[in-house]
Amino acid sequence: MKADDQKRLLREMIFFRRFEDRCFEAYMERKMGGFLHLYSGQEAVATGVLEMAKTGHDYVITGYRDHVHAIKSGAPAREVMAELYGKETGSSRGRGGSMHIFDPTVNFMGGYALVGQPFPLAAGLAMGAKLKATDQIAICFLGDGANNQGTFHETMNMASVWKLPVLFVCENNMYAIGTRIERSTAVTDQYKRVCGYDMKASQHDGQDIDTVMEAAKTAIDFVRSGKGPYFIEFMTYRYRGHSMSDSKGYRSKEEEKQWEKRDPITIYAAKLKKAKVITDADIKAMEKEIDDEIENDIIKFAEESPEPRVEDLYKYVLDDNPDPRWIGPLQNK
Ligand SMILES: Cc1ncc(C[n+]2csc(CCOP(=O)(O)OP(=O)(O)O)c2C)c(N)n1
Ligand SMILES: [Mg+2]
Repeated sequence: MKADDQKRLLREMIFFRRFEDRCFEAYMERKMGGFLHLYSGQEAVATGVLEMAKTGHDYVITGYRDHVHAIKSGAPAREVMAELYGKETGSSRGRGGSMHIFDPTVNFMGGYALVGQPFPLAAGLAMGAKLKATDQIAICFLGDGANNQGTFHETMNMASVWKLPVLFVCENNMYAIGTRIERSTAVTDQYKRVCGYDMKASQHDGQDIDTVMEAAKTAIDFVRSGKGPYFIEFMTYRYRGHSMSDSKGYRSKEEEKQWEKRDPITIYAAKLKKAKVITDADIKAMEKEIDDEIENDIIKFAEESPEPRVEDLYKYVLDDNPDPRWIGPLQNK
């Protein structure tokens, strides 16, 4: 990979961390309401996998921890932030909030609050791509906890039977809200669970973006070549609580410290410094530029955008009044 791309990837991961940190602050200032699930600690997974995909072309779908997946798929960060603020300029016109980011102009198909909901939807998107014989694939990100839903098993079976072009990406952070994986899941290595569906699968470190990219490339090439679905598992860790009202009493400080040593940004920055691609001063400058962008462009846009109007409550609910941005990709009937 070229040095410029490596620097860009580091910048993206720092941007995602700072974006989520700023969301935390805005939530505490009561600028945002509802649920807010932050992605800090897991950045290398979405960044690395989607770096290997044809974003804007491939379908991407995920659960409620969705801001970073949306932005890396091509959704403008301003619109994601405005959505979190519940503003009319948000990616879902302020009607969805944090868990329901949606931008079909780049084939980012959401953002779902129901655990396990994206599995069958991803299979449907993949089925559509297969029937239309496009070379698109569907990439479905979900947590370890989601794999205990019935939708997981039903979807894995049919995706395998129909050889659908879908990549399932399991972000195994070992917790479903406050329940550690051993307490809820008989087989804790998630990639082993799909052998019952005769699906190709593998497990990797999710904290080293180079490992993520290499593994994702193999999996994506497999899926795109028409060989069927692939299930890829990344071991990772979320730094913050599950949502905003979570004191993390269910896990030890020692465990948190251990994982902080494997921080995806620190690991990648150290590699790039060692390879003389970047210096500490460059990183400092990068962080400053990112903070300026978040504050003076993204937050400003969200703060200054209008609230949805009460008289527009039913706008976008029915098909006869669609959002003009969405007509293209969705009208492909
Ligand atoms: C159908 C359904 N059941 C239960 C919930 C409540 N719930 C929200 S998040 C969650 C845990 C999911 O954990 P995981 O899939 O590991 O994702 P993570 O939060 O770790 O990213 C649960 C049970 C829900 N949102 N939807
Ligand atoms: Mg989890």
